[in-house]
Amino acid sequence: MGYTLYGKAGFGSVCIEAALELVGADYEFVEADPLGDAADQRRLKAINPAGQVPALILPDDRIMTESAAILIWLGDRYPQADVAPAPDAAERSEYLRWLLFCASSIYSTFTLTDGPDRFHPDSRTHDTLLANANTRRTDLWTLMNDAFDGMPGPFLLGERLSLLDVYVAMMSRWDPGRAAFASAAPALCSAVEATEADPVIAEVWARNFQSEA
Ligand SMILES: N[C@@H](CCC(=O)N[C@@H](CS)C(=O)NCC(=O)O)C(=O)O
Repeated sequence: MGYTLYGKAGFGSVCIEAALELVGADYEFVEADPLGDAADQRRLKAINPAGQVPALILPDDRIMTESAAILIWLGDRYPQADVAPAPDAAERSEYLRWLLFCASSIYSTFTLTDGPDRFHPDSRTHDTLLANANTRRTDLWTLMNDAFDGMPGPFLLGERLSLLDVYVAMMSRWDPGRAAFASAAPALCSAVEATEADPVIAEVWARNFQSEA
C-alpha cells in the first residue's frame, strides 16, 4: 500500500511529489485546490483542517501535513535514497536549520499572499501588506544566501542533492519569480539550477511549472 498526496500543480505539494519520486515510493496524486470554491475547500479540510496542501496519507493511514515535517520524515524513512543527511552527519544541523527557516520564515510570507484578509480585514491595506511580504521575503532569501555564499556546491549541502535543495527550488518558482530570486540570492540560485538539472526533478517540474526560458 502506498501514499496518497493531496496537492495542486505548482503549489506546496510539488516538493513532496519530488521527494516521493526521489525515494522511489509508490503514491497516488489527488488534485485538491486550497484556493478553489467552497466545495473544494470543504473537501480539503476533511483531510487537512488547515485547508492547505500538501497533505500526505501514509501507508498506515496516518495523515501528515506541514511540508518541512513531511520532507524530514521521508528523507529519514528512506535512507537508501540518500536525499537527507543522516542524524549523525555533520550537515544534519544545517539541513534542519534551513529547512525550518524556509518553512517558518519564508513560507509564511506566501501564506500572507494566499489570503491577506486573514491578516487584515480592510482590503485597502492589502496592497501594502503584499508589498511588505515581498520585501520581507527578498530580505530573508538574501539572509539565507549569505550563509551559503562561497560554499563549494554544487548543491546547498555539498556534493549530494538533498530535500533542502528541492524545497528551495520549489519556492524559487513562486512570487515574485525566478529573476527576482536570482538577484536576491545568487548562491542559492546556483544550487537551484543544479537541482533542476536532476532528471527526476526535471520531470516533476515539467508537470508543475511553466518553463522559465
Ligand atoms: N505550513 C504549511 C503551509 C502550506 C501552504 O500554505 N500551502 C498553500 C499552497 S502552496 C495553501 O494551501 N494555501 C492555502 C491557504 O493557506 O489557505 C506547510 O508547510 O505545508
